[in-house]
Amino acid sequence: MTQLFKVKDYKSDLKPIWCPGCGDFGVLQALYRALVSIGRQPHEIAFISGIGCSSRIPGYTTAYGFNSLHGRALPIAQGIKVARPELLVLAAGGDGDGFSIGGGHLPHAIRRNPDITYIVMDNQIYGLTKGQLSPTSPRGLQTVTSEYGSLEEAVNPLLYVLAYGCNFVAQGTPADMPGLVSMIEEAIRYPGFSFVNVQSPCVTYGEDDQQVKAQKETMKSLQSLGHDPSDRMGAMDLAQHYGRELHTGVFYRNPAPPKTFEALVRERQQELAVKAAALPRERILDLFLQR
Ligand SMILES: Cc1ncc(C[n+]2csc(CCOP(=O)(O)OP(=O)(O)O)c2C)c(N)n1
Ligand code: SF4
Repeated sequence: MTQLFKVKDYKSDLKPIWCPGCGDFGVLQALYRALVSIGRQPHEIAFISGIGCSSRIPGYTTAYGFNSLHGRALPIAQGIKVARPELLVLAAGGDGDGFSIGGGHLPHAIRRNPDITYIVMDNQIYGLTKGQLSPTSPRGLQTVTSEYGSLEEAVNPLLYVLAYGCNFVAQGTPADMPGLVSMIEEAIRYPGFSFVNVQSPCVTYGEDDQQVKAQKETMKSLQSLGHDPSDRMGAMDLAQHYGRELHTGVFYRNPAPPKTFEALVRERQQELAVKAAALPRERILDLFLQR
């Protein structure tokens, strides 16, 4: 198939300032390649992030971008999708952004089901602020805020989103670039809210700087385990291995995608417009006030 665009068309002229070896470089490369396959023009894409090292990502693309507030990528992305449903809307950030301060927004984005792809670069640490515990840090991790080791159980991002009814859930790693590219592409093509958790190592404040190498040796694709992505309970079983085993691929893809939030909003607007057209001018306000 002829591709209308090349990677260079999605690359901005900002040079990434991530530490050499940061996993986020791999996520950016995978995203460029997925966008090439999707073939939307850069000006038809809105890319929203929160705050963190990972949240710099929209700036490295030629899409319309907004490096917003810590934890607030999803509310902004949802507003954009409702106002401009024809845009391809992407949201991204770190595990701190998504599961600490932004953790309260995620269930609501999932239950509304806007057609947005949310990519979390899960490095199990606060990178930008120099290595504090994050919600996905493993129990026992020593950091500047847990000198004697973390006393907390980690949030499981996969179970979290599956439990709230997310219709598309995948996990990837830059250690498997072809797999990461295809799951980001699949997530973008999925007609509804899609979540991609990327095990994207922090080489500066993470457990060590050899995580990508270790991931290459230990990762197991869900396909090789014979997992059927339409099996939600099977996905939840496998998601429980988060933090112990690295499973890559699509955990869950609802084969019967429900209507998106923006489609329901449009339907409601059209119903009200029809009713309003049948009313005398002075009664139109009553319609909206339900009198
Ligand atoms: C309201 C608010 N609280 C706290 C911060 C400080 N802060 C900036 S980034 C960050 C966490 C970064 O970690 P993560 O979201 O995991 O992203 P990473 O840098 O690891 O990619 C925090 C706590 C902030 N910018 N705004
Ligand atoms: S501090 Fe960690 S997450 Fe941030 S750019 Fe460096 S390696 Fe990446």
